[in-house]
Amino acid sequence: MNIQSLDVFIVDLPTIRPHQLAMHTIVMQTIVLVRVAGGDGLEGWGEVATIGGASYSEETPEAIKVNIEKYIKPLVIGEDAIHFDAISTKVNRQVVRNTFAKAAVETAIIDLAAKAKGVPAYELFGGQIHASLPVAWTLASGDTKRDIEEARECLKAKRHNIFKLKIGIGDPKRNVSHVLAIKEAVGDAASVRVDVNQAWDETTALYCIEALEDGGIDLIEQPLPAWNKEAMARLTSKFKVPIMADESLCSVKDSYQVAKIRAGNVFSVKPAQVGGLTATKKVAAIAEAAGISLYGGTMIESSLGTAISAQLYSTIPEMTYGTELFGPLLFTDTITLNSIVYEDFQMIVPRGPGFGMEMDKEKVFHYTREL
Ligand code: MUC
Ligand code: MG
Repeated sequence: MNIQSLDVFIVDLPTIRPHQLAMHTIVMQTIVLVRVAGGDGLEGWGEVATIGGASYSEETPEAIKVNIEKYIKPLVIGEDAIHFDAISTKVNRQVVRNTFAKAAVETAIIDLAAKAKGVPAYELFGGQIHASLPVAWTLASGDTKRDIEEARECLKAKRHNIFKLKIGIGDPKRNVSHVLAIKEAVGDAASVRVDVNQAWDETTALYCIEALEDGGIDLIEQPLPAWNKEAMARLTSKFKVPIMADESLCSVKDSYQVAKIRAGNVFSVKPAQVGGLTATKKVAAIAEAAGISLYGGTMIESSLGTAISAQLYSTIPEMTYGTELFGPLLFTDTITLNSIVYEDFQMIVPRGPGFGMEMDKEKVFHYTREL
């Protein structure tokens, strides 16, 4: 199935409530969609999500679109989609970094290739091991009372029993009290974890993690800046509570370096951050070989991007810490005709051809904006 055309759409999706991270508060989430078309009208759709313009990653949605159109598109037009790994290798030779742009293009090509074969995309990655995946919810309203109410509602509805708290903004000591209040409210009914999004320095991390560990918190995500891998390694060896690397993992090579010095004993894998699905599988293999546990991360994708990650994660033997593929639940609207099903604290991995999602093109065009 030769790729005949490629289009890029910047899409803004409104959220059900503000979502507060260290670097940005999301009220409108921007995703980038890529559509590739084959000869007989068959289309493949790919997605990456971005957070806060240039505040989370240097790859803004606008840069992703321009770089795909100018530098990646000419390398993929005319290629056979089933050779997606060979195409990614060709792209990697001529385009450095730009992992989000590469992931958006590669996922669209994989969707097309799988649809042309009439199989779910996970069949192209060795087959599905998990039919459903546990899903965490991020409590990030910025208000303790509201977060506790949200957590209780999730538990009652059997939707989530893993909660991640974003605590990279504001006074660290007050944030620790906020986390411990939530842990006390939910008790053993839920796993409570924190994501600092690189906001602490090493000395702040030392006293905060000690208090969080004593309070029964299960996982500390990216407490220190991405560059400070040596200090991440010191924290990993000092505490019993696992330290998870997220922003430190921006390539397959990074993940090897992080594994080698053990700058974290859990990896949050994210296709956009490492450059696509083939790269994500390599990161998972490095983790497996190094005895590092895995967690299925998100950049807060729509239902399409969520299906893309879920299909790949479903082929990874062990995701000890579950996933955080909650994206669609944070949006007021959807860009696909079918929805992701969440039940019994899990999400069901979509099973249709490609990534199993049918695009609602009217909605895509409705939410698309220019640069
Ligand atoms: C991140 O840093 O992990 C994922 C979930 C969430 O609430 O924020 C994102 C990004
Ligand atoms: Mg994170």
